[in-house]
Amino acid sequence: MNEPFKLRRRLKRRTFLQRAAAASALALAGCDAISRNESAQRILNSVEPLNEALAKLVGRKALAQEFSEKDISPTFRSNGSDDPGTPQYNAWAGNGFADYRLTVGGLCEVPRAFSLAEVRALPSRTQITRHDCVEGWSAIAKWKGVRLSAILDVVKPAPEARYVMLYCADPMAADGTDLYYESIDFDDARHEQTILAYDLNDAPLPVANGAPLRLRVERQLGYKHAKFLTGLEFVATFANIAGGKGGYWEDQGYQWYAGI
Ligand SMILES: Nc1nc2c(c(=O)[nH]1)N[C@H]1C(S)=C(S)[C@@H](COP(=O)(O)O)O[C@H]1N2
Ligand SMILES: [Mo]
Repeated sequence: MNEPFKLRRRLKRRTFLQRAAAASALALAGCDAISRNESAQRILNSVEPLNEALAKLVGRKALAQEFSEKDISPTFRSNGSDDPGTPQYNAWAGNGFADYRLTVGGLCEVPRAFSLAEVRALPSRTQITRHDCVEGWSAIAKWKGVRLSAILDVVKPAPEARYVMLYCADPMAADGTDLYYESIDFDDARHEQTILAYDLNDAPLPVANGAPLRLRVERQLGYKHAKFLTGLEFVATFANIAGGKGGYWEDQGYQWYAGI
């Protein structure tokens, strides 16, 4: 079975699950006791997309499927930006990222910057997973990176923080503005498989795939996996950041919660 076909099958299954969730939401509408239940209420009020509500009902801790070495795709293509090309990024890359720093701040107790060596010294996870891009391709690869939860344990986000903003080095506009960015909530930030990857298929992450650090958030679609990370920020709301929808593609109309 080729990869695009697999993806189509997966998307079909998702549509089925969404219909099932819609049907059960309708069934719940008749039941007072359950409609007072908080997560049922969220679905009934349709304040969030169905797939996000469904993920909450099914449980956000479930793991994405993992594969074995023999399943790894011969190549992992690059999509979107393949090189930020800014003076700052060129300087970092030109020096093997020795001077690179990941800045972590916002609503937290211990804001700080991490060198790549410091990131590599924190608890890591290695996983072979499938990346699904909305443009209709998927690929299986092996990723190794720092557990995002390990970074959170160091910087200690404040209780009022609701999202982790992920800022990237690559400008999306020709004039060098509009840096790519993304955001995830703490369910995903603390998820077992959520890592900031520094290795792809046992080699340092290539520039085209987001060197030196890129997010892997395995329960979501490709555009959530922010590449060329420069900083993380803990916020209570992203309404006043860039277009206000929590990500570069979200600002163009994509769903904020891209669950698969
Ligand atoms: N900074 C940044 N991150 C990004 C993108 C991008 O253009 N810039 N593209 C996204 C999209 S749409 C996909 S499918 C994946 C592609 O990752 P890859 O280049 O390693 O294949 O990165 C995502 N993260
Ligand atoms: Mo994508």
